[in-house]
Amino acid sequence: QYQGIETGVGNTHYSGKVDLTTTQSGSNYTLTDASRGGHKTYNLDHGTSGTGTLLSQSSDTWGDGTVSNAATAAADAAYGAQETWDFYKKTFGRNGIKNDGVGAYSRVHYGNAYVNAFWDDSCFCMTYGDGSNNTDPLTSLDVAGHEMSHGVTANTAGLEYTGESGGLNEATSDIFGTGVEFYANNPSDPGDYLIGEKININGDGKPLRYMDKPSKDGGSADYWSSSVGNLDVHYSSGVANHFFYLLSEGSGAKTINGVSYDSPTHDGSTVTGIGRDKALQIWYKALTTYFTSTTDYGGARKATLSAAADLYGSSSAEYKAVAAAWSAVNVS
Ligand code: ASN
Ligand code: ZN
Ligand code: CA
Repeated sequence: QYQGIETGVGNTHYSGKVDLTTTQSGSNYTLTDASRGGHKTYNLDHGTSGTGTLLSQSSDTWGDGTVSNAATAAADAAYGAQETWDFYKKTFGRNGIKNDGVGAYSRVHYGNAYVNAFWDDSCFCMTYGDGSNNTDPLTSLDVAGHEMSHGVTANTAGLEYTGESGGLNEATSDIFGTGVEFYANNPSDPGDYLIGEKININGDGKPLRYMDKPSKDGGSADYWSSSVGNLDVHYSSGVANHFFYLLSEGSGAKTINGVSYDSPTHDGSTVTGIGRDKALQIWYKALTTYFTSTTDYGGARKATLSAAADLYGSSSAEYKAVAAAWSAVNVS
């Protein structure tokens, strides 16, 4: 029977109508992406173990945009995995999470009203709950990019998920999750420096995290202090998220894709941004070349300066901006 790679349609919950790469076998289609390492999307149907069932149907149109259709969240997850794969490939020349061309897999509809998503190294997979009341699946682009990036960190620097290295691990996922969102350039979910702005995770429609001023979430650190490593890793990440925003966009007020930011500095200094594309290259080079499992904030400053020197030279504006952005978040 006929077997081949197809372009199907995803009617997602967060990203509108998108192309999805699927697999046709005879008269049946599955959410299997053979063009990106064989990534597959499974429906756990509220279970919490195993792989449930591979998304499979006689039509190549997935979901209808509503959460009551089980294929909708699957379409979001498949789209997120697809865009994340392409972001790493096109931005860094990285061929999948392990840079070996092998895809991970995604599981949707985990548990009941489960308000989280997670990456798991042992299954090499990412998993999404359906959110509060099962109405806000955790399958937005930035969250998918965040979770998949935990796989990249685990297979590169291996940053330990505790203390300052844990904050750097979390920030790496927020930084690249944001990179994915800008890369996808989807009109229903344009790029921003907010994390989880689509998933209503607090029930008030507000984002989960803010990179321009991390303390806006009520828990994250804007600046380094000697106790920052005692915070939960999703809060100590604030220092590096703030560094990344300042390096990309600079300090002060700015509106991007209709979202207004106002990024402060520890010492009142003015930071001039070098643009997100260069900031991403510097972070990726640092992560994959200089970070180790125990890199702390002081080490991250050194590592990103080394990366900037490699990429742009040690007397470049980019190198100086890296130093200025770390100083602005009190990392010297
Ligand atoms: N969604 C969370 C994260 O990726 C799950 C966790 O706390 N590890 O960080
Ligand atoms: Zn995370
Ligand atoms: Ca976002």
